[in-house]
Amino acid sequence: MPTRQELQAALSPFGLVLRGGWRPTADEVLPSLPSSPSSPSSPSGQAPAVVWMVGVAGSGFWPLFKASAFFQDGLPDPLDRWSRHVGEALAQRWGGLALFPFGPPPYHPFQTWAARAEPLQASPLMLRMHATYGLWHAYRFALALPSIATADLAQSSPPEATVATDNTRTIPTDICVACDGQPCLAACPVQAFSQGGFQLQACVNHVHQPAGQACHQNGCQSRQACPQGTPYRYHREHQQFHMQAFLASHPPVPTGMGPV
Ligand code: B12
Repeated sequence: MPTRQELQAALSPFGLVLRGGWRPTADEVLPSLPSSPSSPSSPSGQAPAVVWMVGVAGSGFWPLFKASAFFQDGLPDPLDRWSRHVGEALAQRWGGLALFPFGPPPYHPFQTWAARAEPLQASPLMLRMHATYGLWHAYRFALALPSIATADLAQSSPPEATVATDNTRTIPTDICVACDGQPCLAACPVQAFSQGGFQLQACVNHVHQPAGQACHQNGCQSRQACPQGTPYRYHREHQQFHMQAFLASHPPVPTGMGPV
């Protein structure tokens, strides 16, 4: 099995970052691993021993993704297809399974998993706050592997470690609580975060209009306003890419239009 260092070495050529790992408890239901053709004696349906979280921090991966055939072929969902390509190749190399944050619901609970792999906090924007990266990070896949390298045993989260629950979303965090004035909340032109949740349609409708040009061109104004992790703020082109994808999957809906 790869050590933590070997995993990071395999991810670096793609600009991806190993965000940490966690060990599922015996009673957790996770997809079972494929049987390995190279060791047919290994039982199929084996539960993963470790789940490694793989993601991005800042725009480091962007030039590498942009240079890939997936970005250039003009087909839909290039970043998801690139992530599948990289994740599935690595999973196959180590007899594991790649799990993805995207795809149809039900979603894998990536934010909950991520909080078991590294220190993260809730934020008013739904995104997880990282002490170094701020809000400028995300996940591309998780690698569920059949065993864990002995060298990593002492470092990985024990099974009983921080299992985040839904309560985490309402617990105020140190970073955001200490943040003077919480400029993220004031920066949203349609106060999409002000009512204790994310007003998705208010956001979508605004960004589709000419008045939403700033969000459209520069990315979410609230995320931009966050003073944490600014060296990792995504490049403009990277932000535009995510916003375009968001708008493509969320058409505007006239307000006040009820069910017909
Ligand atoms: C559905 C979804 C959305 C929906 C949310 C709809 C809704 N009203 O809930 C929409 C389309 C709006 C969305 C938008 C974006 N998303 Co999104 N989204 C997801 C997705 C696919 C599923 C979330 C889910 O339902 N999980 C199911 C539950 C069971 O899992 P969970 O781990 O318990 O997660 C929940 C809680 O942690 C909760 N939560 C955590 N903190 C807080 C705080 C508050 C106040 C609240 C209300 C909830 C909340 O949010 C999760 C959903 O309920 C995840 C990927 C994933 N598989 O997790 C990405 C994900 C959460 N999104 C992500 C991102 C980056 C974005 C965007 C910035 C993308 C963009 N366009 O640039 C925007 C940001 C919107 C914004 N400004 O808040 C990242 C977050 C990374 C991070 N730093 O935490 C994720 C993890 C995807 C990734 N590849 O990394 N997203």
